[in-house]
Amino acid sequence: EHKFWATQPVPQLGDQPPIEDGYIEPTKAIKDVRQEPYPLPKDFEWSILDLNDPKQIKEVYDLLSLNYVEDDEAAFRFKYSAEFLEWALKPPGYKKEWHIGVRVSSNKKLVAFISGVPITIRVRQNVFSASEINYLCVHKKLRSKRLTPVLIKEVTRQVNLCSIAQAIYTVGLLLPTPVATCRYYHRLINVQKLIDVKFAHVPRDMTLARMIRIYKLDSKTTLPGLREIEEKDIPEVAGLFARYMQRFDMASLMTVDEVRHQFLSGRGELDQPPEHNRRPRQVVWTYVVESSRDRLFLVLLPSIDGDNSPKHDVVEACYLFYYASDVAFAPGEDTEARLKKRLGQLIGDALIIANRAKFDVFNAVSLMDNMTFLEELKFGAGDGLLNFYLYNWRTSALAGASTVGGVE
Ligand code: YNC
Ligand code: MG
Repeated sequence: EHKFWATQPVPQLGDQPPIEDGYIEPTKAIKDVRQEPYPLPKDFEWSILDLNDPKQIKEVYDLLSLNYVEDDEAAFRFKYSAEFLEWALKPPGYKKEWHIGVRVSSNKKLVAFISGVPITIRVRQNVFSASEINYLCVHKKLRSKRLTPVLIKEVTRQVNLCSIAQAIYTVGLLLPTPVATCRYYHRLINVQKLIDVKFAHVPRDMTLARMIRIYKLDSKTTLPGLREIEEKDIPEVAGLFARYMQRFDMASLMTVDEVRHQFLSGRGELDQPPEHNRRPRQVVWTYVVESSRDRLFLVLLPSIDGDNSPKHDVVEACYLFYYASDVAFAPGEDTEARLKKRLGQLIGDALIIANRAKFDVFNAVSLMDNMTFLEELKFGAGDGLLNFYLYNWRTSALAGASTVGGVE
């Protein structure tokens, strides 16, 4: 059934759960890795993108804007800003060779892309270096020509050339074989607009006016001491993040530099011209709570724009990314109940911040501790699923709510 995936070091659908966690194929010595790129169909050529060149970032942006992930009706399509892509693709220690494009030989037009960035992950008790694969995209006119397996083999080759043999990736589709499956949840913010563009519908037993009232958000956040993250917070945030992620069976481990990149750098470029004259093209909104009682932090949301609609050009969506609270480590029997309450307040404030930043919808997936607060904060389950996959790593399925966090 899966002609390509059947050949890859991934558990096949229906395999028995493994007895022990571990690799499927041993790491190859660099000299045993294929030295030349895989052949492409005639008229196409490989191109390693230089994402320090704004022109080449723009080329990736243009390809993805028109050809990246859509919903089933092709009404909405993810649209990442060029700033977002630059931030996502150039974390500390990124490898230029993992930004792989395919061009038409004659006119050099970029028609396909796949990328990896380095990540350290823990799966249960094992910690290993891996590549996080994302932004796989083939131009609409070149679909169903089996270009994808070539892109995947080529990125695998480039990753193997760095002595890394594992990868993590998320896909909406069911492929062999998810390690966890999460559901998307959506919290409506700009109800009128979401109804207008048919992202949401007025249920039969509801009126638009009532719906607007239900989703109305306060204008002020509630947690005393809540403020934007600053450089001085980074060491403590890194420590809290590392401790909090121990709650989950699969998590990324970040150095202090990586924490700075993920949680702070995305808001360092506020002097750029705003895209919609509404807000700067910030890519992460990170807040901390300075309080005598406990420490919390929250990373809101790389921003992602959905496309479409004649009336409004884009739906601006934000994603819940990471959060942590040291209430989780407090002694006592009611720790989990107190944590649930604290996270409810924190994410409640995140909704207010998102509203102030003019986002239309706030998305989250059913991972980490999200299921403890999504419902009471009026998130509704969406149609979409997010499957997590590991390449060349065997482990039994993880509970949905025990994963990495992060976004697609
Ligand atoms: C996909 N998204 O099953 P079989 S997510 C992986 N991820 O193979 P063709 C995919 N595999 O079943 P098309 C996949 N989509 O015969 C399809 N496949 O074994 C498999 N959409 O290839 C598929 N971006 O080229 C089949 O398919 C084979 O022309 C068919 O192109 C697919 O970034 C695609 O959704 C997705 O641009 C490129 O539809 C195209 O249909 C497109 O004929 C819109 O391919 C954008 C979109 C995907 C977003 C993402 C994560 C990708 C992970 C890739 C796997 C990485 C493995 C680890 C590598 C490093 C290892 C190390 C070390
Ligand atoms: Mg193809």
